[in-house]
Amino acid sequence: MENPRRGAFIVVEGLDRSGKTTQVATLKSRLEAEGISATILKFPDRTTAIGQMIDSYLRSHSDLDDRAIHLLFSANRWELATSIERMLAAGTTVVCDRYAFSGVAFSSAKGLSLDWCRAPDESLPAPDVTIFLDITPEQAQSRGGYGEERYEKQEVQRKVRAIFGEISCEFNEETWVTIDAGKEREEVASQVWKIVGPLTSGLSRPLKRLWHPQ
Ligand code: Z5A
Ligand code: MG
Repeated sequence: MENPRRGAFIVVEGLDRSGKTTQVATLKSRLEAEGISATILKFPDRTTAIGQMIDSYLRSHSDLDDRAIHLLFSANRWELATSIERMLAAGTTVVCDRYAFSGVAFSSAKGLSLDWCRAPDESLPAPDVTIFLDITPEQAQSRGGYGEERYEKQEVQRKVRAIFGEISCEFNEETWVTIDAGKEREEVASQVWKIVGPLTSGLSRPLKRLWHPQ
């Protein structure tokens, strides 16, 4: 018989170097230690055929029209949408390192309209909570500097941060939580757990869809 309580869908977002991957790894260990059934995902998922095209673009090994790469990022999420739904229905907590909000923020920072950017992700599973790790581009850069990939520049990151701010206004304080990611790793982790811990016993409300009203 299917678990009557579904798993929670948790998304971690933030600028480059905000500590998403660090925090998601810490969260994974905590969930394992607590014996909670959980799956960690990351977008872009560079392992699929679409993900390899994205990887090549991010490393500047190939060039693509801004709209074409946006649609590939979205398709990369749709590739996993059914399995996300299945895992949640089976009671597994799903934690995702970046999701559609990065898609909208990075593409619209290049000048595409917010509405156009949202459209391909419409009806994807909506997170129960998005944890936004907030950091200034200056603080982020001081963490060892940016790498070689596209978008790893202060000017881009500044625009992206502002767009994340606009996106956050559409959510309430339960579905979008901003954490000061400039703090010590342990302090950020304890704030993340305060949000995630209560959700790990599962949820009885139905899963929502992007960008349907929250
Ligand atoms: N992108 C897009 O355009 N459209 C989309 O739809 C999606 C993504 C999904 C690749 O993303 C690019 O794709 C990304 C957005 C775009 N471009 N940018 N920018 P990615 O996820 O593969 O890469 P990333 O996550 O942005 O970069 P990152 O370096 O992996 O950042 P992070 O995961 O947030 O940070 P981290 O690796 O956990 O930590 C960075 C360093 O800081 C590391 O040395 C840590 O040890 C250190 N760190 C972490 N936390 C702390 C604290 N609290 N204090 C001090 N130091 C810390
Ligand atoms: Mg990362």
